[in-house]
Amino acid sequence: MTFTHAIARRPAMNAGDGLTSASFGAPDPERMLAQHRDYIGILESLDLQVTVLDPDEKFPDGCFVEDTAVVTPEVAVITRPGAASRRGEEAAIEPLLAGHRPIARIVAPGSVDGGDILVMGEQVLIGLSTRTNEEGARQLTGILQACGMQCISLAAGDGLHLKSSINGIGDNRLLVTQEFSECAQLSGFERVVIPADESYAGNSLWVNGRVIMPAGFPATREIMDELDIEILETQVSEFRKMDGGLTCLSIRF
Ligand code: CIR
Repeated sequence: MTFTHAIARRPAMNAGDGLTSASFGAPDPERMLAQHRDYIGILESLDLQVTVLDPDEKFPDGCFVEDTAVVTPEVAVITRPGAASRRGEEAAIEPLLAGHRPIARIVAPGSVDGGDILVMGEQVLIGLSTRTNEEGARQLTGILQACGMQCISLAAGDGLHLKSSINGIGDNRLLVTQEFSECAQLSGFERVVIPADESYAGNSLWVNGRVIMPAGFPATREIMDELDIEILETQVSEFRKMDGGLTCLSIRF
């Protein structure tokens, strides 16, 4: 799949008030904005037309737009985010997607965070997590199966979301943390396993034949350099402090 568009949202000055389990301290708002600008610049350099929304301080986690929608070639599914404080973020995203895809919605009591959903061609991995519940997975599966896609639900593992640990890096290949190295539900995929002390690098982002990696994970970089993939690196330390990273900062389609 080639992406032509992306949606992002600049971090609000109160982004440090968002949800986090990390213990790296508070993010520096100015540094966060600078890292966000670099990120958008990379997406644009990969030929994506990027719509960047203004921040809304009502939603300190609002820059993590990926959680609000799941977009496939056939449909845009507006999620019902799993964290109560994030419900409503999706309202600003829906009109931007409505011009591109038919819209479907996850409804209560279902909840889905886009960070738990990995689209790999016709196959979709759905992570069951503290944010994506069984009912949300059931609704999403119904919507996507009607579009001819196959869905596999699996436990999201130790990360906040499934894509904290597993991401597509082109064709049928996944970059996975050690936790998923033997996972039977992933047996249909080729797996590249990253070192245990670099798990955060599992949140790398494939865009149009390139993989964007978080800066600062040399052992993973070495593994990736062995593969025939062009790598770009960028610093996302301030987003990591809020449990976020490369995938969650945009919706690609
Ligand atoms: C949250 O806890 O919801 C945000 N602080 C981080 C969301 C990161 N999203 C993602 O990985 N898809």
